[in-house]
Amino acid sequence: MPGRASLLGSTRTVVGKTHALLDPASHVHGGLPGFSSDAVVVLISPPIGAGFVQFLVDLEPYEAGGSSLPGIESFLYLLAGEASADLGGRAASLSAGDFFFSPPGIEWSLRAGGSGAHAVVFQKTYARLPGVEPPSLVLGRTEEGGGRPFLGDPDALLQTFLPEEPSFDMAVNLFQFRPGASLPFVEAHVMEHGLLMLEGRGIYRLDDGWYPVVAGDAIWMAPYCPQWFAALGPTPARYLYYKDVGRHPLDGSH
Ligand code: UGY
Ligand code: MN
Repeated sequence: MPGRASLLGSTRTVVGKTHALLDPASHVHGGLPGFSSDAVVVLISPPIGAGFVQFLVDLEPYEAGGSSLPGIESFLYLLAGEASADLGGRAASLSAGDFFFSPPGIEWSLRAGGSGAHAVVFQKTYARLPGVEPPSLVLGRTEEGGGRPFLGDPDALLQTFLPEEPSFDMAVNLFQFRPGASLPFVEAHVMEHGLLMLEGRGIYRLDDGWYPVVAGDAIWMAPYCPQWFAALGPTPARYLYYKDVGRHPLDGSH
């Protein structure tokens, strides 16, 4: 079976209390309501200790699927292929690198085009701030060559996909590192992360572990998990990641 670990009984997958690394060779497809049973792989979810869900969607040509959970917001990023989306009655066409944010209470669905569609989705229960209206729908696309130098480093470019406004309680960002570039220090913060490596490779420090990572790997980082990344190899490394933002840790809803 292509992509499976070559040494029977061995795996790069690690699941712990502060972090998890999920090697695609460990993926098992499992149904989520709204999708056929082999269309999704749930990567990160509350049973692992996370406050959000991250899953992959793999739609065959012209296959459809969607989500309609009350109070749940979603961010979908199209990794490959093409799809048409119905976002609470609004139509959108998506190709690789396009994304949407669907506010809580909106039903969304996706229908793959002739080459199928591969996407990653982040979902969480929306935490409303008193007196602040929930956010509206956002549609956008990756800017090739875009992004701002992270903390002044032109070799580590960060693209933020959602507005930094009080109504939003999640962020999804795209990080691109030139080979040899790294996070400037070991971060430890209250926000948690769900991450998908999109391109290239590198080394991720998670708590006391050091993990070689490649495109396709997914990572969960619990709040306060010490974290650091350095890009290795001849090509840039890119990852997409989620974080919870903008809410007080005592408000109990994130
Ligand atoms: O936004 C972040 O916290 C980001 N710098 N963390 C990460 O890439 N692990
Ligand atoms: Mn971080």
